[in-house]
Amino acid sequence: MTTGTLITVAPTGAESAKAEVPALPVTLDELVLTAKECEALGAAVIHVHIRDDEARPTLDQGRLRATVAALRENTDLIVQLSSGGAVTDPEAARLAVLDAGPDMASCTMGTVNFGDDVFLNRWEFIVDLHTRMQERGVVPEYEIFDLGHLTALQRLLGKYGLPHGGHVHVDFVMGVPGGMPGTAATLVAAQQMLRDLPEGTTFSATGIGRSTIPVMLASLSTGGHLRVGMEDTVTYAKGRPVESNMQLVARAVGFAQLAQRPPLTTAEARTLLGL
Ligand code: KMH
Ligand code: ZN
Repeated sequence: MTTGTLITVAPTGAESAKAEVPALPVTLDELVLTAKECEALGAAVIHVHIRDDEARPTLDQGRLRATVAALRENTDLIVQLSSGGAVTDPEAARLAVLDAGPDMASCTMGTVNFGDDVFLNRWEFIVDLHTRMQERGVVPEYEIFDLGHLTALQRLLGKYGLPHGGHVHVDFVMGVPGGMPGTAATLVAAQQMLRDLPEGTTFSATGIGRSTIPVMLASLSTGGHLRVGMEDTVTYAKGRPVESNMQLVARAVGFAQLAQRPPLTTAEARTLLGL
């Protein structure tokens, strides 16, 4: 029985340009400040993409290590590095993200059309990522952009075993143009499919763009957890740009409290996720 709500903040992503979204945290200082403030509001996990000096997405190993160290020094958040990167990132660089020693890393469970691009996740690549995470003690968050990705996850776990820590946590990323829609009906369908996964599997959900609120409400009412942040949403309401990640986390915390499922502390989140 789920009680509290795990809140993940995804503050930056790889898609928005700083020039178009000035509130996007892109420097290490901006990221750490955002992380501290979001933790104080109720976030327990941070899903991290980093940028270079020109604010372009990068998987630079030195920067990734410095980011993990700075987040550990300044917060108690669970540090989840993105292994998805940007659609242009090569597989080797995406695998090397694990070398930076995060607590968690994302692991996307299949290829998906991604707007005008393709987010490529070959089966062999997924297997590599999953097994390397097992070897290194990194806990995966399985990113599900489409319902078939859950079938791929069932196959992955059946063939290669449970992740490090033994707990399975998935994140439904809904409303990407090319993936599953961000609707309550789809979330319920996705949640029903979790029956085919190990008992106790938990899920978070995030809706891209205008699907943010319907997905958040549907997730809370079906026992799910929340991911919010400027990676997924840069408009707070019609005609109102998001002012900060804190604004999105505060809204999620408010909804979670209304649902009588208050935010999990970082310690409770660690227990939930098997860290
Ligand atoms: N930026 C997307 C292409 C992840 O972080 O693992 C991939 C993504 C998923 O954001
Ligand atoms: Zn991401």
